[in-house]
Amino acid sequence: MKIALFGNPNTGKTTVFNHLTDSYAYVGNWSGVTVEKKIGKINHSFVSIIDLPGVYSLNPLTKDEAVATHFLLHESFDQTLNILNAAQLKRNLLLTIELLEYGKPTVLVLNMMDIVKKQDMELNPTVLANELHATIFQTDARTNKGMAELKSFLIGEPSSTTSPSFYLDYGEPVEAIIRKGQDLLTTIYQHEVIFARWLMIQFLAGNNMIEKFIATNHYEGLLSLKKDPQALEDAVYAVRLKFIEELLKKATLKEANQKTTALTKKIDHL
Ligand code: GDP
Ligand code: MG
Ligand code: K
Repeated sequence: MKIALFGNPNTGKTTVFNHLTDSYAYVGNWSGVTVEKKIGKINHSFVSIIDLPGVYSLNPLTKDEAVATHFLLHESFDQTLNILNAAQLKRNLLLTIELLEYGKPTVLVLNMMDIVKKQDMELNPTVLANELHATIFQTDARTNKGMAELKSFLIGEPSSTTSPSFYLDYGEPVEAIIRKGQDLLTTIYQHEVIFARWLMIQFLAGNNMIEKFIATNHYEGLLSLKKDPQALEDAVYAVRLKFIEELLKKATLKEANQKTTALTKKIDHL
């Protein structure tokens, strides 16, 4: 059982990783970059966690960031563990959507709940779990809060009810283009349906690494589908943003108090 750890930079990935894996991390380097490759086991179990460099999106701006996307393109794993800064969900959820579309069963860890509390903000985890088709945990990794629950879930029996079915509808004409590309990728190139859809969305969203992947593999039929790259990129982004804004409206029980937000920002240097 392989779990891949994703998240924006500074969300507490390393802190969570260290709590989950005790001191059993194997340390090496990812090929081509000087970023540490860390794989740890949870309590000597058969469950291993792979720590990946922090990214804001799967469209890499640097070689270090490319490690996460390269991993999704070329390596196999069973489960996604996505750490989020719960006080900045609007920004963090952009990556989450990209990961959910990849189709692995996903655990979302809303970390930094201490900051959420300090800001007098209140979230509804059930709404988030239902809308995102993911398992949600709320943690404060700095003080270990929520870690035991997360740990026992990850080493527990895989539940049959967690089959991923997150699906964001990009509307026409984007969906028609996705369908055409998906057909090519599944029938000619034998990719799995969900991976093909993810690849097409990433391609239309302007992910430079996916563009290279498509060129390298000579998936020429796809190139002609992207007639107006900028418009498609904008359309994908707009749908994601709208989804996040509507989701947060439903999932926020209490808005952050502006005064305490400014204060906690000063204190925590976030
Ligand atoms: P990474 O970049 O995602 O690996 O994040 P780190 O684990 O290095 O954490 C970044 C910073 O946030 C460190 O100073 C941590 O001590 C701190 N941190 C991690 N989790 C929490 C949390 O739940 N609450 C607060 N307030 N700080 C946290
Ligand atoms: Mg880290
Ligand atoms: K901090």
